Amino acid sequence: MNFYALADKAIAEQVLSHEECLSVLHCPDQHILALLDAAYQVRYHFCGRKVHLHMLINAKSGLCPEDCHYCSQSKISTADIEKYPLVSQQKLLEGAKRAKATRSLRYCIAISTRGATDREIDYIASAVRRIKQEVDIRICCTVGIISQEKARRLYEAGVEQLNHNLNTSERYYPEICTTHTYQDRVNTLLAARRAGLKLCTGAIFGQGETESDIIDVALALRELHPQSIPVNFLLAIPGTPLEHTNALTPYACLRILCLMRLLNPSQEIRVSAGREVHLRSLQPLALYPANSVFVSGYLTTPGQDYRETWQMVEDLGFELEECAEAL
Ligand code: DTB
Repeated sequence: MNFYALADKAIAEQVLSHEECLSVLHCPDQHILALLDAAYQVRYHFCGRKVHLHMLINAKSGLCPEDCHYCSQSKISTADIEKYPLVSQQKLLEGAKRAKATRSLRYCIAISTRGATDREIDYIASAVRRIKQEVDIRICCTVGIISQEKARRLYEAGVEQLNHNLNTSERYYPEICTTHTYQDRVNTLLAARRAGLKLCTGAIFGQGETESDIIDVALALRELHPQSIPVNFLLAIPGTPLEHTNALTPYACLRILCLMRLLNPSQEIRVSAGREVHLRSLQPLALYPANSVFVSGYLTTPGQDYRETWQMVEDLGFELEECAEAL
């Protein structure tokens, strides 16, 4: 397979065929550098050598009524995690300052919920107003299923984008969650877009999905034209239904990231949860297809210290993209 022909197609913003997608997922190990280079041509064309860092805050942890099988915070999880109600607005502000100190472009406020209540939305919106006055950073929120009206309140407070992942293909969705549907997720994304928010939507790979599921979710994400696509690799957290699922290798992760880039050529592709665990020593290679990472941990799981991420970016000869200094 000539992966450069696929890169040319991607740069011309043409969609790959199912067979071409499969050839990416079947790339033999000895050809992985050719595939990475092809994906890098696309990344370079649209995103140059820039890298975006992101920092998360788990602003409300545990006690979620949903049954998402991958999640340590669901009602069916027995994972040993910290559980706490919504943190103070002061803590949200301090988190934004910490995120800025890690040279993050965006600060991502996450709460465990089926969908944020009116009170939670207003509370987050007022914290965001304060953050936007004091810290030069973009804001993303992940607050479950919400209406256009709630999304509008976040937008008006200065939230840039809403994170709400498709997580897997429509076909496989009922296998990973039974308390809401794939369509519920699409509806929230469309409502957020109508409200003016940019979309951040991605997936979790390594949940037992097939190659066709991987291709289907990658194509579904393409159709949504999100600004950002987080590519998570399942962290099989003890106490969750997927605790024994471990189907990923470093090369499998790289093939998935290359497919995501070839199908979503100009998007911000974030190698997200699981990069430390599943890519291990090959993490730097992920930044050839991807152009964004989380630093300093996830929601209930630690991650790479931001200083090590800075070093990785510098060693690659890439460059951090930050918000402008002036507020
Ligand atoms: C996303 O796609 N990944 C982030 C963010 N969006 C909210 C969350 C990852 C969580 C990983 C598991 C944990 O820490 O509990």
